[in-house]
Amino acid sequence: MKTEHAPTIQRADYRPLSWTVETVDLHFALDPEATVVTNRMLCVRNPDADAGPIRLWGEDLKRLSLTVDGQAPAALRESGALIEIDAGGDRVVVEVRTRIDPKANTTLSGLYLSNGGFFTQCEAEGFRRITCFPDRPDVMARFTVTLEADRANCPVLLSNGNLIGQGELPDGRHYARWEDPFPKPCYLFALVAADLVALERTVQTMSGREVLLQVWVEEGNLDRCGHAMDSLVHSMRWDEETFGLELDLDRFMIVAVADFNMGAMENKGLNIFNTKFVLAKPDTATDIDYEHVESVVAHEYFHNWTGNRVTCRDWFQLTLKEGLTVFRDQQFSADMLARAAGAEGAASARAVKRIDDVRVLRAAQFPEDAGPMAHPIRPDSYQEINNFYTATVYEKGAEVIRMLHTLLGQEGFRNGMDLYFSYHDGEAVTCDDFVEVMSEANNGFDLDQFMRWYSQAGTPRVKASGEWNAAVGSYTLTLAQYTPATPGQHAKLPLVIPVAVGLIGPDGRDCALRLDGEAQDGATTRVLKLTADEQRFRFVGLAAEPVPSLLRGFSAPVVLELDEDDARLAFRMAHDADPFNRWDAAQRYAERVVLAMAADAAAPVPDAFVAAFRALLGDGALDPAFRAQALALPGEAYLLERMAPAEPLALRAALVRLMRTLGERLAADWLALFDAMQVPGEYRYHPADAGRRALANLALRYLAAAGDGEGLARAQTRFEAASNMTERFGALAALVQSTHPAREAALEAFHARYRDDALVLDKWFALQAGAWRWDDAAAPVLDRVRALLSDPAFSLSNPNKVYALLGTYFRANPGEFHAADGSGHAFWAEQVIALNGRNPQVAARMARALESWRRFTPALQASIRAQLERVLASEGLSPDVAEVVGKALD
Ligand code: 0A1
Ligand code: ZN
Repeated sequence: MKTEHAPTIQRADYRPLSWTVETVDLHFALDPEATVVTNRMLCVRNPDADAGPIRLWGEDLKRLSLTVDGQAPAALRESGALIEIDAGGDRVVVEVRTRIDPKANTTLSGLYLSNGGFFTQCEAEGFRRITCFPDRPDVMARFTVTLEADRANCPVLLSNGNLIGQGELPDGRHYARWEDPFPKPCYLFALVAADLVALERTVQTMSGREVLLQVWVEEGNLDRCGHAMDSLVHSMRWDEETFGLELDLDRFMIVAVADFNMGAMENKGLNIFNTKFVLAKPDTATDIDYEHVESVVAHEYFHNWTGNRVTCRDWFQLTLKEGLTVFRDQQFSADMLARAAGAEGAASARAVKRIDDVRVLRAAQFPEDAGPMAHPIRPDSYQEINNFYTATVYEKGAEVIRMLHTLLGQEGFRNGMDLYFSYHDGEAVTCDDFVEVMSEANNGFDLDQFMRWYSQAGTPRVKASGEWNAAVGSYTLTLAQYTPATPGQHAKLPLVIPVAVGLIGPDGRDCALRLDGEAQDGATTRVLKLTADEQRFRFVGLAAEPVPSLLRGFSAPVVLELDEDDARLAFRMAHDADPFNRWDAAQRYAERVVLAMAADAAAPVPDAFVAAFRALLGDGALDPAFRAQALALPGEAYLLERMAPAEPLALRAALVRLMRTLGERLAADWLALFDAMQVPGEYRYHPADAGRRALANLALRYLAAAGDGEGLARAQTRFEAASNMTERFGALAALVQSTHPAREAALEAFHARYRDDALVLDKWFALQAGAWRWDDAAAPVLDRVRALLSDPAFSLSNPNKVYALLGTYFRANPGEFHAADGSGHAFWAEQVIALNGRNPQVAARMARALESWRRFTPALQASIRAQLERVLASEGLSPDVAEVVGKALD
């Protein structure tokens, strides 16, 4: 079914514009309901394009005037958001005056109000909601911006670049003038006019320049900015040391805003952040929040080079900046963890980060790649670009960059990056341009076949089998690849897949690897390059049959299909020298057990599994953070993905039973572990402490699931006595995930303590929306979610609240959401329709929760289909939601 809501834009249709913009002078007379924007653009003819009119886009604007060189334009045509103006000569000044209503802007795209302040969000196409402009990333102009506002309400006036003037105006107003020396696309424009205060720090860049760093927040939050500031300084140092990239401005600002659709935005010199990724102090933020602040600050900072200095030619190239920047922030976080862990713990610390990243990929990207929205990391078409800020573009995009890094090596990759900036600084380029410089910097390394990663959707399968020849001591590994068909893309070609391999001997130690015909070099892990449909690799010189350890470190974003029996998984769980694969063996074993239990409600938990689990639990030589990863069951979304058909209720029942059994049978071990993992002294955010807290919290979860009296008592004490949010919230989560009568009182106490703290209340909403039912007689979670919709702290206008309550219920609680009576699905439709009229981007994100409906049982499919159709038929459907629901029903 095609929807008439939005035309489809094709990547192949890209043409340069006939006119671009050299300089922009913007003037904002800020007023909550009637802001007047005056925009003077110096438009220049593009010598590289066909002759044609000046093209501008404008949306939801009241146009007051438009002149070309001071005159009314000779010809002006309008169609939808597009305005075309005929102009002569090569350089003309176009001046547009528009009036906008920030207060009425509930989309949080363009100029909007949050808590009385003015904020902007322009990526991808929000600038056209501010003024008429050639709103495309390949138009890079120099911006000068004057802001005028009421001084009392908005004492702080910020925009990109350097402050070049400020002063008083009549009627209690004031102004500030900013100039950004670097040409940029308009999606990187930003302004902030609000009542804020800043934490400031001055630092020297590697070339010795002094730069001013500021983190701007509301006054009461000044004590929560230190970690963001430290993270910024660490990011700057890392980019200098790792890539030789220095901050290019005299001032770099981060601003926190409570109403924001996404995580944060890399506007040049003026990053705007969701408060969730800036504010952190021990009493309100968990260790995981601290980690997120660090990685999001790094991500946005790294965009200054990968995204801003070199940007995207068009939005199909989004992964050029996002995949690369996610890879950079992942490497940064891994380096930070490794540094904190010291030489001995570095490998394990890096593996913990890798595991985190792969969990996200498997939970969010694999399902996307198997569903109706599947797209290559560089899509070929879209209806609404905002729907393409996806796990595929970001996370799989980062995996593709990681594979390049693996294939070219650290130094080759760095050389490629250097060449990338030397060729393309100040330009808007394509993914092909990037891969081409990587090849050129590495003696013409052939990356032609590698480019298929950019054009093919779907998660590739790598099927592996081994053959042992005892007579000659050789082990032949056969690797075969295939990629399942995805919508609109049936035939798939073989990809270049780096498969990192180790062979484990019967003693549990890695064997030295020697491929037939090659010399021995002592390596115990090596990267095989799978490029054909099927290839064989023959290892020789082996004394006994080895156990293969494949795809070490998750060397490619694929599903590995390898027949391993329980004993072999337990062996690798205990011995694999690659910590990532050791974790993965535990996950595979757990997956097998839980899926068998879901298929057969009477299937017991195998003793051997409990024993393997106990061995990991008690292995004091293993880093606690690693143990916490290895003892956590695979995510529910990932497990559903592995079931055909998906039966969320059966899976939930199996998970409840497995958690209980592991809690009961290992109760003494968990209690001892909990006690051993206590962190004395005052809270500090440090990965070593965080690992201990994570493991202690996990122990409480298993004990609470089992209803263990001692465990629950420990949870209650910890909840009451905790000195920090990680412990307090960990204990609360354990209580909530139990049948303990104290759970409601604990939720209430938590609420009372944090009633005025929006970010902490988000945790409180999410915890209840994500709760499992441990007691068969308990009410459905939907009843609670519905009740919380009317909580005074809840608001459908605040994305964080929507993600916490509705997002958690729709996406992280499948065992409740997919209730057999269809009540969850009907509630979903109701909420998507309500959100659609307010904030289409947020509505579309919620709408995606049901896109994979065809994977479910026939009864669930029928229930979901009816609700998808109800949404599609609803009045005033945004292109955002229409694309998601339309594709789901296609
Ligand atoms: N470029 C930002 C993500 C972002 C995208 C769109 C937004 O509004 C619709 C906001 C932020 C990043 O990668 O961090
Ligand atoms: Zn980004």
